[in-house]
Amino acid sequence: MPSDCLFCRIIAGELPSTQVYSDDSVVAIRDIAPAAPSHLLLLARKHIASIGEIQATDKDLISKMGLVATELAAREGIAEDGYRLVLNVGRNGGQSVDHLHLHMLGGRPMAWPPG
Ligand code: DGP
Repeated sequence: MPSDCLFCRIIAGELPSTQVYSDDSVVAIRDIAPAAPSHLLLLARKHIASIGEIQATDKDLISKMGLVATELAAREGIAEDGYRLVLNVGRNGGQSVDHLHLHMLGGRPMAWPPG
């Protein structure tokens, strides 16, 4: 684990967060600056900089993140009305934390195209 990675430190419990889910490969927390009434971050426990860096051996992790998102959308009460899943990749993608994380946003209509 890179000692300077914010999300690795949150996963390790070295920094506080509002955790809503945890298993052996994924941890979900509430975003510190929510952009929607429900805004979760699904963090890979494994340090991978972004989905642009995954290997074939990470395919189970990626599908697991999708399954966890589906479960948490139901728990958050946003499954029926819909929600948005976002993977920001790199600077042009708007990624600010270089640790694989899936945004789940819901509770309001989303605009398209994104900014
Ligand atoms: P991205 O820009 O895609 O890399 O998303 C990073 C998100 O992480 C952004 O929405 C804000 C959130 N964030 C940054 N620092 C913290 C923190 O210390 N705690 C929590 N819960 N979220 C954070």
